[in-house]
Amino acid sequence: MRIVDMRSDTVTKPTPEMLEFMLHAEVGDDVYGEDPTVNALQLEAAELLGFEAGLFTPSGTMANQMAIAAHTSRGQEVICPQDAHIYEYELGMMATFSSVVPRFVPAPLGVPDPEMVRKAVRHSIHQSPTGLIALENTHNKAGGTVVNLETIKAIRAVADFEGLPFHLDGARAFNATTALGIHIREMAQYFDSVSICLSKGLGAPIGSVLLGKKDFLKIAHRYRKMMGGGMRQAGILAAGGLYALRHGPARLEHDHTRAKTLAAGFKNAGFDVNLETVQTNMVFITVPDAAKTVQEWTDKGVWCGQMDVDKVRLVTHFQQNDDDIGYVLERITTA
Ligand code: TLP
Repeated sequence: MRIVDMRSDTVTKPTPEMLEFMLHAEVGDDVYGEDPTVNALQLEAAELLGFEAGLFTPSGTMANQMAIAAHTSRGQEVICPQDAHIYEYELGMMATFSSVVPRFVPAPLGVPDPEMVRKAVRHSIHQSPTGLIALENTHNKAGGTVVNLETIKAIRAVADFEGLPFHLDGARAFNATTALGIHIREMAQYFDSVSICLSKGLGAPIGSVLLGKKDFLKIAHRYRKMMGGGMRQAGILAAGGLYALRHGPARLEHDHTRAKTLAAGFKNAGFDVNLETVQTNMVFITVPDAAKTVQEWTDKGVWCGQMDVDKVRLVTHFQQNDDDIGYVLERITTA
């Protein structure tokens, strides 16, 4: 049976060109900081986003949690948008590793109100002090939605006023800036740290980069080692990341267009899709029982994921084509 894998944009496999590039990577021991390809990736990502430096990690989760650990102290709160990945999908790691707790602010369509962020800051002796403000762009659980620059600037102003660091979970930062039609640096400049994923829409088999100031990354580097993220001849992987960083962002526009086509097809067939949330490469469909629907669709060759008891997620990526979108619609929407 023909299968279209729409569970995530993480499922892509390295292309022959990427594999060729990886094969010829120069390597060294990265625990000693001696892997030239890892160093090149870190430098190139830092330059692209306008930061002093970068740190290669095996996963987005590790990059985010290193950032939280490096920005905060035990007993503090992290202000984050409702349903933020750093808490919802990172297995309570901010509590177990950094001994900090989340304070959610409402985020309709993934966009928190800066005024509510300001009100969420805690100073009182009776409460856990705020240690960090975090944002997610695009916001995964809201549907891959985009936080606009005005909101980001306004939250930056709160962070400045309160003397707090501001972190971006930018696992899909390039999807956000593609949708906004801006260079990634235009968004990254408002944050003290940004994590980007190379293994989602950009297409690398593994890896993220945490970006920030050198002093901050020196601390984060120790946490990476504590988490078991000290890698050796990681240049083979970093080469996949470099290739993804150079070639991936320009392709994202196509993923976004296909997501819109897919969403419109479902909507026209009477499915419950909020088209307002379809801003990048995700389509969320509301159904009575998502677990059952995921099973039924998977059995039909349309692999999808469950994002809530009543939400099915379909994600577009570069290893699908227009024909796949047509096939998915035909399999699911025709009786
Ligand atoms: N998201 C995955 C799953 O965990 C849900 C996916 O398929 O979307 N930040 C955001 C916004 C993410 O969506 C993800 C992964 C991460 C961080 C973590 O990245 P990894 O999986 O590399 O640890």
